[in-house]
Amino acid sequence: MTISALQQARAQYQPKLPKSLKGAVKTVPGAATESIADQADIKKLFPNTYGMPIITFEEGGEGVSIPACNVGVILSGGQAPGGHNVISGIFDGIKKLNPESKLYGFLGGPGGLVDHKYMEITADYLEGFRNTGGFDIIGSGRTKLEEEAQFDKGLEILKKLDIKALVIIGGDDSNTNACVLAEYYAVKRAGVQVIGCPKTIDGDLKNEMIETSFGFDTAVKVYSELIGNIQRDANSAKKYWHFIKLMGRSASHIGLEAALQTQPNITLISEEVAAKKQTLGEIVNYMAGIIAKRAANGENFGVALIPEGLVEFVPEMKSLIEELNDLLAEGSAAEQEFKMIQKSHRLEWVAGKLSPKASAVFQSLPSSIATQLTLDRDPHGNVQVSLIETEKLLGEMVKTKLDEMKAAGEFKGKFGTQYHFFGYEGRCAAPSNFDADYCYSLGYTASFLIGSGKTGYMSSVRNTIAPADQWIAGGVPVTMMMNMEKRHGHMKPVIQKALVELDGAPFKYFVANREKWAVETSYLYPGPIQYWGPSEVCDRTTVTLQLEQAK
Ligand code: FBP
Repeated sequence: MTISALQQARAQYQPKLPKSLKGAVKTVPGAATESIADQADIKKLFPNTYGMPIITFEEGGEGVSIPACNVGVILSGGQAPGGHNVISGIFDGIKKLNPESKLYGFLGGPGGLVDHKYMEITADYLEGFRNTGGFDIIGSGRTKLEEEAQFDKGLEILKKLDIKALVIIGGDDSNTNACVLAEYYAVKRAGVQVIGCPKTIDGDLKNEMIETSFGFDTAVKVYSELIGNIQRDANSAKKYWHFIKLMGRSASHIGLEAALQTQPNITLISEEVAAKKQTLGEIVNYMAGIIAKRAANGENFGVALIPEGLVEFVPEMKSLIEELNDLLAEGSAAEQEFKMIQKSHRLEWVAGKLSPKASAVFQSLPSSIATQLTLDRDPHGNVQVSLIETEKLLGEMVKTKLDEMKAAGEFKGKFGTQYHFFGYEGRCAAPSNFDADYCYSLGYTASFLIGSGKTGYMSSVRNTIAPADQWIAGGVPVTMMMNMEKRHGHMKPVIQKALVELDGAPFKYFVANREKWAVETSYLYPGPIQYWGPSEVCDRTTVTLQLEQAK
């Protein structure tokens, strides 16, 4: 296989580890833990894995060596840069504990465990994947491990391969399921430990003990590079407003971090929109106001960042989507009728079936977006929110608003748009030094959690704004991060999703600066991720982490 010059050079990179994991390692248990809420319910559901202590690995001790222990690994959900290094860390860690241990990868995500699709990850096979982006080493998938029948099927293959521990690399849902699996195998005395690793570019799996999910750092750096390039283009040509939608299914961490790295003119934060119960009209007025102010200064250009999940946080859009989901539910009589109606009459027909409030919102949307809302549906008949071109929706509505303002003499400029969506291009980038080191450390830590017999833990690496050798490695009981939430009509134990905190330091910093960034052209150009060079360039963490961790 031919590989690029960067890949060749990058293959030589030895990821940095916390000092505590380099030599003999001591396992230090902390105090017993409680879940963040709903303690009695969670304790009842997880009798074996509730209340366990936080574990810290420190330098010293005897230098553990364990009997050979085969380990399985699963990549779950969307790609995130650094997954290959988690696997490298697990591999090197288990080999350090016992060179006879083997690592098996389940293929194509959690479904590989259930369908018994796997491969042994050997040293030779792994070599080509170290420090590379992507999940192609074993593939990923979105099958949810939720049913006992799946757990039992999985156990068959785990037994056959003599696997004593399974590492699930995934987001909040996958780690919730990992914990359910850990509990199930503990109840059954199956002899299989389950350990989770925090992954997702969305950055919404974080808490006191998990400072960041891996992949967030690299993905946002890629987006920020591109945003910076666009800002420079906008400032050179001075004729376009660029509306950029940024990936992140629900939370706006990516948008906020990209804003902190690039200082664009407008950044919408979904969590703020929800908290202020803003309507689409209010958002459009806000954007048009900034565009008019800049135009008054002769600057008919700018950059606006729009989080992917925005529409679901706008209360009126949320209600509209819910009504549309009910109205056009797969197999419903209304859906059948809808399909029979001439295309040119469909929007009118839908508007007539909605409640007056939802109908007004629906009719205020550009017809291309209204059509998208009625046609692009998932297999269950639900609107596919991630496919909604929010950047175009807002662009068109802002244009209409500016036309009105022009007629009223309130806008004298020009408004030309370019639209972008940055998402997939960031998910498989070669991991930044931070993600390469963080992921390798998470994997290595997972192997030590296995070595110390733990189950129901998530691998945790903290103090991440310090140099890597000062990072604190250990494990957090997954039950500690849980609360009860309603999912599909039933109360379930789940890891609480971390949304942008409006009283958190990153958002406050953004708010303190956004008015200046809106009107002045204060763009920052972070440039591409650097792998070699001064540490302040190559090893920098996200601004979010720096602000959150600042003492
Ligand atoms: P995970 O939560 O599984 O890490 O995936 C996140 C994400 O990248 C979102 O940002 C995005 O909305 C979604 O996946 C896209 O999913 P798909 O890859 O199925 O198109």
